[in-house]
Amino acid sequence: MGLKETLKQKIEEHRPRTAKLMKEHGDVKIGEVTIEQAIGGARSVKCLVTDISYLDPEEGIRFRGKTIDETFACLPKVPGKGYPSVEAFWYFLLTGEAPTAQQAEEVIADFKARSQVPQYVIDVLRALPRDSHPMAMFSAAIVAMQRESKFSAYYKSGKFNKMNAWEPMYEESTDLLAKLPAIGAYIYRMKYKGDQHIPSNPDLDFGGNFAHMMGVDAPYDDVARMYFILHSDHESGNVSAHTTHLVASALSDAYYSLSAGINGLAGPLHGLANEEVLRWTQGFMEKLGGAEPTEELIEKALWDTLNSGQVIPGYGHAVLRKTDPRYTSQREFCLNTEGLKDYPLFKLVSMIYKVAPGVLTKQGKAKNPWPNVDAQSGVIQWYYGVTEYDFYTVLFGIGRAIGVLANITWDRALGYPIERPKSVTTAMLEKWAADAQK
Ligand code: AMX
Repeated sequence: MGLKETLKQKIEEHRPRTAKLMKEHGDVKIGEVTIEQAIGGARSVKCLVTDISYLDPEEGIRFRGKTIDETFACLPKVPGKGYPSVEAFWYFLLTGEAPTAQQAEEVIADFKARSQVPQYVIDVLRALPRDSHPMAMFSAAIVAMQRESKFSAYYKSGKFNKMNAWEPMYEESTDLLAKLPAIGAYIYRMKYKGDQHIPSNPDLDFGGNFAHMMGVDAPYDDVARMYFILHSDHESGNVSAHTTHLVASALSDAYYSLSAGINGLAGPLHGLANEEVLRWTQGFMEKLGGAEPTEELIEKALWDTLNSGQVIPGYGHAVLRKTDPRYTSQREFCLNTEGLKDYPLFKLVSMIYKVAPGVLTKQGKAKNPWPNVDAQSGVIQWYYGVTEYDFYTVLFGIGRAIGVLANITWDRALGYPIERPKSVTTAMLEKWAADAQK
């Protein structure tokens, strides 16, 4: 059975579970909200539902119930390569089932058929000032394609049926995802490679074609596959996933929703942290002026950052309370790759890993002093020659699109309503606080 038929079957199996919970158990309490949570960014408030991934504070992410290693192990690898295709992973995220090699090949063929980027998107990118941030370009390119929306066309068709709305959402999510490698690579080469472009190679999968269009040799294709899969999903409460879900809840289409999510990813406390990590390390190296980095010098630089009121990029997390397994997975890739394990930037990042948790613990503010995904990802990019670090969050965005687009397809499948939490006033909080003291 192909991806869409399998997805349809999974949706039909799942719908009665959601319907039963709503009808028979809708009033069961699953948590309470404190004043701290209301003012403090809804930390730990359980009010989102997804089965696509789950983030345990100690263990880290599981995709469809599987750890990162289990996920890589269960999916068919691209022939002759070390990692599964993004297309196989898309199948897995959508359905919860690992595809066979044949099913993965079918999705690869489907993506290829949808991958052509319209010329007007290129025109939009070229019309933007060349010093625009790559994330602004990426978001603009996505929203520019809104006129292609199959979901919006279906909504306006006069035959809109909530039960079928997942189908056009699935179709346009696949359309959109399949175009992202070409858009990302176009931005990269326009901005940093003298506007010299490399045409897409129809024989390659998502990650392979991205590496090819970027102009970076193997094993960058495997790096791209690993990178996109690792960054795909981190349950639903993070800014990019939540924004995409929120915008889609208004029955906005995938183009509007993903573009909005990408804008959230562009914040330095979220996806832009990978750019900030490289900016920090490069600034540190410059200040050293050729001297060898030592743990003492790193410790001083970290304190300087904290004392200047800034955060240490790549460290801390709103949910995680241990080293992010996405960090560990990339670290292992470095340790297992000849050349990378002795690479000075990797050694520096490893040294920061030794020092930063102690500094953050001593400062006593961050609830989690351990590194997140962003502390490590730039090293690998840099090693393979992608040193333009203001581009790094676009890479994150291509990966994140896989998870959030799978999620909004399921949002439509399960008929999730428009999101609309309730706000209260400060005076109300003060009254409730006073009442609680009586
Ligand atoms: N450096 C310095 N201070 C930090 C810190 C860090 N890496 N992480 C947390 N803190 C501070 C917070 O700013 C906060 O200070 P405040 O009381 O003065 O406001 C205090 O510690 C408590 O914060 P927290 O509850 O531990 O974290 P949070 O849930 O509010 O924020 C996060 C989480 C990720 C935004 C924060 O850890 C941070 O700013 N980290 C650095 C940026 C970063 O790496 N972001 C990427 C996260 C992963 C991702 O989304 N890609």
